[in-house]
Formats: sequence, C-alpha cells, structure tokens
Amino acid sequence: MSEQVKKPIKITETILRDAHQSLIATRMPTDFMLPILEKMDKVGYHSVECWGGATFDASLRFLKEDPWDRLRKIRDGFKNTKLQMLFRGQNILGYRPYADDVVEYFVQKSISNGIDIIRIFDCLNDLRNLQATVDATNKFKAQEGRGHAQIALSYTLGDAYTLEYWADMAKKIEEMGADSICIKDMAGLLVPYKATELVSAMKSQTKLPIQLHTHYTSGVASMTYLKAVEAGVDVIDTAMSPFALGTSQPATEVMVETFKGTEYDTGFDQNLLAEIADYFRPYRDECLASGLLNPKVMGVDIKTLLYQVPGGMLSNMVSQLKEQNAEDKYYDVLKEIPEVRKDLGEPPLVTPSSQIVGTQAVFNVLLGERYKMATKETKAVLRGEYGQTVKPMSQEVIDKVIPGEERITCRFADTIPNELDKLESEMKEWKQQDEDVLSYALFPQVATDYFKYRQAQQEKVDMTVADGKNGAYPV
Ligand SMILES: [Mn+2]
Repeated sequence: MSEQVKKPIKITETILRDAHQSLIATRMPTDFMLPILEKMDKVGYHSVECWGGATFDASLRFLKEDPWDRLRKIRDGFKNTKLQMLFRGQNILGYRPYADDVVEYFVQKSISNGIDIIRIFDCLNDLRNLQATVDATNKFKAQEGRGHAQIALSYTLGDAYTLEYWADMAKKIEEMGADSICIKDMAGLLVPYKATELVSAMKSQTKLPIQLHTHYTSGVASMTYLKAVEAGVDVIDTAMSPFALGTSQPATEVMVETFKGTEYDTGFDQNLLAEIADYFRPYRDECLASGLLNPKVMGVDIKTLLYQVPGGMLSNMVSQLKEQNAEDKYYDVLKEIPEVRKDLGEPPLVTPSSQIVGTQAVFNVLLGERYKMATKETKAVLRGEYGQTVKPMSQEVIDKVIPGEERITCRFADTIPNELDKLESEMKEWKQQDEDVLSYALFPQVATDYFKYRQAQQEKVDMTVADGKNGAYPV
C-alpha cells in the first residue's frame, strides 16, 4: 500500500439535471437551486451537470422560466466548478434535426453563457450526427478558451453491440476530435462484470478519458461503477442522496465513501456533502407529499433487465395502452418491441428512438396487423433521416411502409438549408436577447407562449410596484 499510485475517481454531480429529470419530471425550479450552489462549488466535483436534456423544455413549458437565465445564474454560483450539459446531437435539445447553423449558434451561446462540457449523443450512435456539434465546440474553445466536447455512446444490448463495436467506436470518437467519451447507459443495462470488459476494451483503443453514466433502475448501478472504476474508468455520474437511486443515479455520498482510503479516493468532505443533502432532503419530502415524486420509481425495476427496455419507455407504453383501454395487451407489446427494434436496424432505445419504437409496437399490436399503420417518425427512420443504423433495416418493412420512396444514405443535416435567418424573422417581435431565437427554434409554440407570458409579467411589474414589493415571483 505504501507504493500506491493515486488515481482519484472524478465525479459529475447530476442533481441539477438528470436526477430531477429522472425522478420528478425535471420540475426543480431555479430559485430552489441557487442558495446551495456556493456549498456545492466547494465539493471538488469534476463537473456539475445542470442544463440540457429536458431542462430546457420543462423550464419554458412548465416552470415559465427562461432556461438561459437559469444557466447564467448557475454559472454565477459556481466560481470553480465546471458546468456540464446534455446535447442531443443534430436535434440539439429539440425533437427534429436542425441545420448546422442552428447547431453551431446553440453551441456558441451555451458556452458563452457558462457551459464548459457538452455531452453529445445520438440515438443511433451515428457519429455523423455528432460531428457538427464537436466541430462547433472546438471552434469556440479556440476562441473563448472554454469548451469540451464529450461524445456519449448510447449503451444498448444486441447482436451488433459486441466489445469490438464499442472499442471501434471509441477509436473513431478520438479521431473525430472529441475531448472525452461517455458510456451513456440510460436504462441501467450495464451489469458489473460486463462493465469491466467494456471499459477495458474501450481503454485499449483510446487515450481519451472515459466517463460512465448509468441509472439505478435495475438495481446494479453502484456495483457497476465499482467494477468500472477498477477497470480504469475516469469519471462517474452520481446524484446527492435525496435525489439518487431508483430511476436516478447512484448516490454521491455512497460512492465517495466506497472509494475512501483507496487509490481512487475522491478526497471529498462528507460533512460538506451532508450539509448539501440536508438542503435537498426537505424538497424531496415535499415532492413525495405532492405526488411529484412517485415512490414507484424508487424501487428496483427488474423488467428493464428482462426486456432491455428503459423504464421511461415502459411507463409511456402503459399510459398509451390505458388511453386505448387495452392494458391487457401489455405483454404482447413487450414482445413486439424487440421485433420492431430489429426491423428498424436494432437501434439503442433512447430519446427519440425509444418513443418511435415503443409507439410503433403499440400500433402493431392494437391494429392486429404489423405496420398496417406507421407513424411519421417510423417512416422517417426507414427513409434514413435519423441516420444509419448498426444493422440493416428490414426490406420487407421498408417495402410495406414507404414503397418506392427514396432513401437517404448521406448525413440528413446536409439536406437542411441554413435556417437561422428564417427563424429570426419569424420571432423578431418577441426578441429580448440573442438567445431567444434558439428557444424559439427548439420549441416554437412553447417558446412563443413563454415570450407572451414574460411580456405580460414585465408589463404587470412595471405598472404595479406593489407586486414587486411582495416578492411574488412567477410560478
Ligand atoms: Mn441519464
């Protein structure tokens, strides 16, 4: 032990993004976050994930907050800690592919408003859908001295996803100019001993740091982290205990304690972590009491391992079946999901491919005939608009769903003309800051509603000083 070489495991804290996205539908308001940032800044985190994913949509739609304003306030609170966001490749944070000029502008504004690390993923792991974001990040890194492009591989199981596949992807990611790699296991499918193999295989092909992101859904996550760390993974994602476990990440304090006194010791102060947990715990209780936090998502859902379907996808499916009074078809749909996935080239199941596969499977079962009806999104996948899948798609299904239609083999974004000017002209009456055009680009209707709300609030505040004195703020 005296000759022990220290290799402290680095930690990304997710409580301000994925943890509350996974447990309470992304409803944590900015005003609740701000008072604790100063303490969190002292922990020594590798980074704090606080933006992107669903936070952008939820801010505008449900919390009536400006997501850019949230980012700037969080940036102000963290003087020393890097801020991280999740970015959906060419879809940015929205649900359609955007032209490269929008992607580049979004990256620029994210970095200039405070983001350091951009974690970029694609639901098909088609690296062509990630290149524009990586290039934009590198461009602004050169200009602003800040910015880090991390490519996240959506982890999944299936014939095509061999250790060679993942190792080869790691090599390609290094070649395309990314700064680090993330194994993004959104469904908690990576089990401990497989993590050893996976991390070792990827490490053998790249010198880039590797970060592991998983969810506790299937109950193995902290063991998976232990094995991954022993195999040389550089960073793990954890959440402070009040918003850990269940569909969220392993608890920060638990992982810190696990590695204490070993070569992987984080050196974090448990007393400081306890103070931070104390801050979040009453809010957790409040969420439990209001029903926002459903105890159901806190348990172990072994179905995710059995069916290899992310938890969120299962709950979507249940509600779709409920709407149709067809809950008895649950197991038929569960059996249909892997079949549809195979037809579509065996993609990972992550937003948006998870919704596309899940919804199509529901259609196939409820209509009593496979692909009697196909969704707009299924057709787009079959046309190649989402990118290239790891396996070929079913020719039979292609012939049935999009007979005679032309299929795309190039990068789909190459077919989208620049669109920033057009978007600007559509929303100019609402513009109060440069970033507003990006909010509008992602969610035209929701952003417009928010802009109207914002204007109404401003006019009200201007006219009635009394309201301001009450300290009332928009809910
Ligand atoms: Mn996640």
